[in-house]
Amino acid sequence: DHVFPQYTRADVKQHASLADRVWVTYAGEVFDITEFVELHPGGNRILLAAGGALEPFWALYGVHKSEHVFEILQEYKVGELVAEEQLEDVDTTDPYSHDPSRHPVYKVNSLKPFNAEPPPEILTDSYVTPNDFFFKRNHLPVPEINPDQYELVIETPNGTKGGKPLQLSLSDLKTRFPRHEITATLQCAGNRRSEMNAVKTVKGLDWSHAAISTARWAGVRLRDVLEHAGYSENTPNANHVQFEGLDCDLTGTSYGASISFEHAMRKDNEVLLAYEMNGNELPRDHGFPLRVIVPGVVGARNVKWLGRIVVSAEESRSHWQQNDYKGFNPSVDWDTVDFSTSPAIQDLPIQSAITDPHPGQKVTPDFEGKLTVKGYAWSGGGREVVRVDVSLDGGKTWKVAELSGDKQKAGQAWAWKLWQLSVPMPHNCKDLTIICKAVDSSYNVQPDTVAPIWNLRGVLNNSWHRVQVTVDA
Ligand code: HEM
Ligand code: MTE
Ligand code: MO
Repeated sequence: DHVFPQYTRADVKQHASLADRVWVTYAGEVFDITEFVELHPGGNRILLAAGGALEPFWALYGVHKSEHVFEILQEYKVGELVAEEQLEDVDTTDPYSHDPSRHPVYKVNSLKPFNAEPPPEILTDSYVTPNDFFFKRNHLPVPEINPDQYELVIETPNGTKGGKPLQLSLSDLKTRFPRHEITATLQCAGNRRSEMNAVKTVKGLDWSHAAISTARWAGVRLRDVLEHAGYSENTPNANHVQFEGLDCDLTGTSYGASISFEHAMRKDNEVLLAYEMNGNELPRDHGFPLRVIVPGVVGARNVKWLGRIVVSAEESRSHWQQNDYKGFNPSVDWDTVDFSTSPAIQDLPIQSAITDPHPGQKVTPDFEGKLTVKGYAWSGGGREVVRVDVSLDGGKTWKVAELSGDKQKAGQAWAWKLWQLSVPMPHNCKDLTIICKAVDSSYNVQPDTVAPIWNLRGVLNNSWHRVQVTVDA
């Protein structure tokens, strides 16, 4: 066996940058990962561990607890910690130990942080998704917030001239501003990423088609709060509204995003600071005690555990606003991508998917020889879904599905339509491909295949949804 040199933690600390080479420790062993830094799928933040222990970072990003990652690490082993320092405490406390418990029905795409979607057929069992089955998308541990001590901080227009930021408690919000309620669908930009992954590997969680859900949200209008803080259409340099979450990483950086000031101020956009979800206080996973709901806009801007609002000339500097949640040309790869060249995703495009039957399911016609197909359809920007087409013959012929859902005002159709269709089962077929596609009130349609809209981050997949089943006649 190879005998490795012995190092102290102080030795390792000498190697804390690319210039001094990057060393890290894990479970008593020492690694020189300099060559791996630019290969790291999680990007540059790997340098945060430079000169120290990996344990606390890997406790935060549970994606590393895999055989594959340990194999990579072993390639870079250069030494061992001296015996007495091997036993020295490194912080291995699990930052997720205070996360709430969740229903076992979920398909879990990542446990730490928790990212999960319900079985798709649950989505079409009720117009409004029960809180326990609503998709959950967290980038970090769920913060523990005492509602009695909670304060929302809002920087005021004269903040830079010595004015104090405004602070509002939960009861201030509930009593000083009119309550407003909306029904809105929330969709993650990564919904249906797995179909993009099947074309060519993308970076990101492998979401199937249930990273979308609908709830009745109640709270106060963001514009009312901004006006109370002293903002108006005439406030100079008020171009963007930034939201900061109270969830943060090991450097104290919190989740953040922004929308345009104009979008926030327009009454018809109904941007909410929500404290209720489906008649209950917000569940911890969904932002307790307060979150932003920007109806019609990508999930990522709907900041949970809202701690601070900043009105600014520029967009949020957050990683998730600047270097993620953007679309690109299919030929752009990780060597050529320049995130500054694409706008941050806001309004989402027209979308639909089949929730029942499942891919690979064995289907049996009913007593009339018919098959029932169900799904959801939704569009961003308040555009209403006006039609859903379904084909059982690869797109040669189409039938129109029956739509159901709340009646919504023109331009404020924030929630999805559920749809359903009963069709005679085609004769003599063993395999069947069911396809759906939707049309919104601007006559936007879905692209037929995923390859031409493929992008390296696997976002914005709204191609025709295809489900292959086998027929049990
Ligand atoms: C993702 C390896 C250190 C943060 C990954 C993945 C691998 C990897 C293989 C992809 C996992 C997958 O998708 O299945 C390593 C190795 C490390 C290291 C070998 C040390 C030598 C770190 C550190 C941090 C970090 C120190 C944080 C400070 C992340 C994040 C992702 C990731 C956030 C997810 C990226 C995404 O999906 O967008 N890492 N990692 N990693 N890593 Fe690391
Ligand atoms: N807000 C905070 N503070 N932290 C987060 O990780 N995730 C965002 C958004 N708001 C996130 C957040 C993303 S990418 C999505 S899709 C939605 O929350 C998911 O909301 P949900 O978990 O209530 O479904
Ligand atoms: Mo998302």
